Amino acid sequence: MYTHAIVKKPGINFAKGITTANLGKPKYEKAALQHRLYCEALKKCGLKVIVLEPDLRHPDGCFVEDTAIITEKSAIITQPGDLSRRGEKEEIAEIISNYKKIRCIKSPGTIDGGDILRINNHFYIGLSKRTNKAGAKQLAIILSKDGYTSSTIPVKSVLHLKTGVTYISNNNLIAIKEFSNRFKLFNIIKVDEDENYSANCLFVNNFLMVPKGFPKTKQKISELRYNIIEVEMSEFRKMDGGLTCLSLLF
Ligand code: CIR
Repeated sequence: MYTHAIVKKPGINFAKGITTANLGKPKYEKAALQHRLYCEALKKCGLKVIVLEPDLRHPDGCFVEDTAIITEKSAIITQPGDLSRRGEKEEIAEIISNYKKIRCIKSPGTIDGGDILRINNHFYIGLSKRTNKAGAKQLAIILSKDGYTSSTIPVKSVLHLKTGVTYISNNNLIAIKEFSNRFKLFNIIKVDEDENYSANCLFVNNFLMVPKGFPKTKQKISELRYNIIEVEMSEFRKMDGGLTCLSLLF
C-alpha cells in the first residue's frame, strides 16, 4: 500500500515543455484544474499528497515521475534524458530525502522514470530515446543490491515504456500492440490503436485511475471489477504526459 504522493503543479509556461503529440497547445487554466482533480483522486485512494509549486525554469516539471524511482529500500534519483529536464531532480531529491535513502544515476547514464515498470519485485527498464544502456546498467546494479531483479526492453513507438504498458495489479497488464507479446506470464489487456493513450493507467491502493474518454478500454477493464476513477487528462496528453507521469508514489 502506498501512503504518500509527491506532485508538482503545472506552471503558467507549461505549454513550453517538450512534446511530440501534435494535439495543439495545452491551456494553463485547464491543466491546473485537471491537476487539482488528479490530486483529489490520489487523496481518494488514501494518499497524503505533497504538492510542490511550479518552477518556471522547468515547464515539464509537473511530470515528476521522470525524476526518481522509489522502492521500499531507497529513492534512486534519475538523470533525465533530455537536458532541459535535468534541473528538475534537485528539489525532488531534497523532498524525498526526508523519507528515503537517496542514490543517484550518473552521466553518461540517463534514465527517465517513465521508462521503469515495476511488477512485484522485478523492474522492466525501457531503453528509449530518454533511457540509455549505461543508465539501465547503473539502475540494475542498485536494484540488485536491494534484492530486486531487472531486465531491459526496447521502446520504439512511444516516448516511455509506461506510455505503452502499465501494470494494474492481479497479474493484469494494459498494453499497446508494441508490448502486447513481450510479457508472456501476464494477462494482457490490449488497447485498440485509436485508444493507445489509455495504456497508461495508475493502480493505487485498490483503485484504478484511468484517463477519461476511452470507452473501449473502459469496457475491457470493467469486466475485471476494479474500483475505477476516471481522470480528465486532455491537457497533459498534449504534452505527452499520462497518469503515472504526474506523481511519485511511496
Ligand atoms: C517530456 O517530453 O519529457 C514531457 N513533455 C512529458 C513527460 C511524460 N512523462 C512520462 O511519461 N513519465
